[in-house]
Formats: sequence, C-alpha cells, structure tokens
Amino acid sequence: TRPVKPLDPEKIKQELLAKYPPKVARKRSKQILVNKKDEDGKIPSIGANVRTVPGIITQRGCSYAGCKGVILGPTRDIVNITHGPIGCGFYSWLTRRNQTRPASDQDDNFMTYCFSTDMQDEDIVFGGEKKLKSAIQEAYDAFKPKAISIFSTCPVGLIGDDVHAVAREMKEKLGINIFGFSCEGYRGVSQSAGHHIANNGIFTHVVGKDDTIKDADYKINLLGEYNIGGDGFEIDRILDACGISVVSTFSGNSTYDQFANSHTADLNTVMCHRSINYVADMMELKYGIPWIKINFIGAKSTAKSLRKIAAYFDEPALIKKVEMVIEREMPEVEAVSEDVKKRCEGKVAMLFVGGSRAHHYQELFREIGMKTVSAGYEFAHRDDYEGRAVIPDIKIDADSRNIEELDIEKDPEKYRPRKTPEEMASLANKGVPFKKYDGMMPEMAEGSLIIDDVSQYETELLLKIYKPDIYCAGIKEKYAIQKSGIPMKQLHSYDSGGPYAGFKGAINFYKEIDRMVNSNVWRFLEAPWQSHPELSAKYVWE
Ligand code: CFM
Ligand code: HCA
Repeated sequence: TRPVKPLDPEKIKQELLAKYPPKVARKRSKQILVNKKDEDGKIPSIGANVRTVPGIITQRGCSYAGCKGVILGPTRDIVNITHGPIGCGFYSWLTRRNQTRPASDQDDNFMTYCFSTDMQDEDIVFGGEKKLKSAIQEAYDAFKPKAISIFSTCPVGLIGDDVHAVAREMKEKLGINIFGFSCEGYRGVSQSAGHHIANNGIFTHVVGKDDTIKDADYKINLLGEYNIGGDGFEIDRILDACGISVVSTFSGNSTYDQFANSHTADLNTVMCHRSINYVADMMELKYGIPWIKINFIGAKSTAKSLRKIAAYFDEPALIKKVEMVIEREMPEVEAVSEDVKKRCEGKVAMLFVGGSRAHHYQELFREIGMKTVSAGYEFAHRDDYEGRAVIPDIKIDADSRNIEELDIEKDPEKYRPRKTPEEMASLANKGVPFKKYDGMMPEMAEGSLIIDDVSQYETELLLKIYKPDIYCAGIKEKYAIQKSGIPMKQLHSYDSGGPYAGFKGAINFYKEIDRMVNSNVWRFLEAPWQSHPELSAKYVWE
C-alpha cells in the first residue's frame, strides 16, 4: 500500500547530505537539486561534469571507456587495439551489448574479437611501443583491415608511450589508415572526456575521406545511436519504411566506409546529445550539414522525431509516407500500453543512467502512466540537464584542427550548405528545432529530485526513503538494489532484453516493466523496512 504523507524533497536532499563532512556536503549540494521553476520560468542551474570527491563510490566510468567502449567499440570493421593491461580490453569487450549485423558473409566483423597488447610489468619499465607495433603488424597480417585504431589506457600516458608516432609509422608502412587516441582513463572526470577525444579523432582521421554522393532520397546521419540490444536495427526498420536513407550511424553497427562518407548526408540527427554533439557541430561548420535533436525512445517521441525529419526535407511525399508509417505502427503500441497501464499506472520510477537515457526513458514510463520522482546522469553536462539554449559558452572544439579553414570556399560542391539561410529561417519558424536540445529538467515535474553523479550511499538512502517501484541504472548498482527488494532494470545493457527504441521497442519495454513491477518474486525478499517498521512509510507523488 502506498502512501501516507508526501515527503518534502528539500528535506530529502538534506537527509542525503547529512552524513557528509561540510566541504563535501557543500559540493554535493550543488549537484542535488529540487526541480522547480522560478518566477521567470527558469530552472535552477546544476553542478555537473565536476570531479567526484575521492572516497565517494561513484558509478562513473573512465575516459578510455568513453572513447573505446562507447564511441569506437560498436564499429564493425575497424580493428580496435587496446594498448594496456588485458583487463581494460576484456571488460570493454561487448559488455555494452552493442549488436552487429554484417551486410554479407564477405563483410569484416571484428566485434567478436578483443584486441589488446596485454601490457606486462616489463613493458611498463622498458616502454610498450615495440609491442604495440608488433600488435598492429600481427592484426594487419591476420585480418587485412581497412583501418586500425589504438586506444591508450592509464599506464600508456604514465610511461610516455607515443601512440600517435607509432600510428604514423605503421600507417606509412602498411598503407592503411591507422590512428591513435590519447584516451588514458584518468583524463577528464568521466567517460565524457573520452567521447570528446573519440569524436575529434574520427572527425580528423576518417570523416570526409570518401566524397561519393550516393543516389538516395532523404540522406541523414544518425548520430549518437549505438545499437544497444538492437535499438539501431529497429530504428533502421522504421526509417527504411519511411524511405529515409541512413548514410552513417555513429556508431552502432557502423563501418569505416560509412564514417568516411558521412559528410555527404543532408541532415544530421542527434539521438544521444551528450556523447556526440561535438561531431554534429563540427560537421555543420565544416560541411554545412544542419543538425536536429531527435529521440527514438518512446513511441510518441519516435513519431515526433520522424515528423521533424520530414519537416526538414519539406516534401509532401515524405510527409505522407511518415504519417502512413506512424498510422500503421501506433495501434499495436497503443493496445499494449493501454493494457499495461491498467497494472502500472501511478507507480514510481527512478532513473540514474549515463548522459542521456535518464531523460529519454522517462518518456516510456510516462506512456504507461508511471512517474519519475528522481533522476540524474552520471556524467552529463549542464546543457543535458537544463537545455542547450541556457548555456552560453558552448563552443566548437578547437582541438579539431582541420575545421579552421572553411572549406566551403575551396570546394563549393562538396561543402555545400544544405539549405539557404532563408530556407533555414523558414523551417525554424515552422518548428524545425535546429541545434536545440531542451534537456531533462524542464520536462520533469516540479518537486522531483535531480541528482548528478549519484553515489552508492545516496542510492541506498533514496531506496529507503522513496521505495520506488523500479530503479533503473547499471551493473554496479544492480544487485544491491535487488537485495533491498526493489526491481532493478539496467538501462545501459537492458539486462538481456531490448530493443527498446522505436515502436516495437516501446512494446518490449512496456511488457518488461509490467512483468518487473508486478512480479510476485519481490515479496519473498525481506527488505529492511519489513524488519524495521519505522522505515515503512511510502512516498506519495502529488
Ligand atoms: Fe549516450 Fe549511450 Fe548514454 Fe553514453 Fe554510456 Fe550507453 Fe549510457 Mo552506458 S552514449 S550517454 S557513455 S546514450 S554506454 S549507449 S548506456 S552510460 S546513458
Ligand atoms: C561504460 C559503459 C556502460 C557501463 C554500464 C554499467 C555501458 O560506461 O563504460 O555500468 O552497467 O553502458 O555498458 O555505461
């Protein structure tokens, strides 16, 4: 039975901070906010993308994870070599459940391999460059790939191995594209730094290498979609049905050639803003490709995103086809959501995930009548919380050296602005949201608790206070949460489920959540408040 008396979120915040030493409490206090608008309709600003206080158990990952695991990991035919101890390569090997489907038997697919230099003590002492060179040679001899990339782990930076010099030398020797990333785990404050390093590297070394303009209608890139649990396959199915062509996906089930040709698309669509906004901005500046934020998590968001893409191309035939697809797909989605809603309505969820899903997945819960009372990202920046427009100093990264000269003048055909300024203005007036991301907080209810870089300690306290019907996070949190008698859904790897994107994905998700929050198994577990009745008050959401 739910609810006794609504809890005051400000009090909950104080309770979360109570055990911390004053200096730590002050720092955490900026990262824990009660969502509300002031008289001008402005939401409060949050502390985000800051270093975790040592000693606090964070759920964050490292720069190497963001670069190798997240951005480059899902590419099919680049040999991705981890230069480092074997653990780094091993733990970033398919645990994210990024799926792949080669176009034919002839196509390379290296995803099932884990390439690493397997650094040993003697390499730390004498340097690992020789070993790296022979690893590249060995991979080349065995697989003859189009490209090889090298990822630096912490020891590489500490001992001073120059992966870029090795890459240049071996590129010269073997005649294929070879490039390295200085994505040592300790760089930056989270995996977010690794996304940035990866994006700059791919942009510098691969994008723009193949100028063939393919003969296809409505050419888009799908940026920030990593095909976790097959999400990308479902999105491809829908786009294909609408007649929209995907030039490249960054980087779910992607190939080297798709990246190289991606600058020929006419529109960039951004799914995960956090991990890839850099590429969208750089491609706009260098190649004149506009970008819009889309979201294929949630059936309504999927329909809305398709309509945004159609509005950009502004062709009656496409608009009609998109409407037909939506009309064909929605009845089944609605039938399932209506049914599931009967059992899920009013239940409460909490989401603490990465840099985009804690926002996107609220939509799916909303569709079955569930409420998100508290949410946060592990490593997102202020723009992902508050919306891009409110952050004045977003700038395109100077690290990507080759965006400096504006190539449009050199080659107007290749680097053509896709729309005239007048057309852009007219489309923007019609509601095509160029470069706009609204962020998580404006879309959440007033009084919900927003927590950046939530700690294990805070998670356990939140469970006791709110007793949510479901908690969504990652593998590190999973078992502690389940042991407290609360269903836990991994929104990184989807446990063993998915896809959850698009129309069919929404149906999968509704059914999964229904199964989890209404399962009887939880009553066989003794949660702390069962033996300590003073903890048994439940939170009411007004
Ligand atoms: Fe983007 Fe991602 Fe995410 Fe992310 Fe990640 Fe991921 Fe995630 Mo795990 S790219 S920010 S760095 S949507 S790996 S597919 S699930 S934390 S919310
Ligand atoms: C990463 C990858 C990760 C981890 C997920 C988790 C993923 O950050 O290195 O902690 O369960 O999605 O696989 O985010």
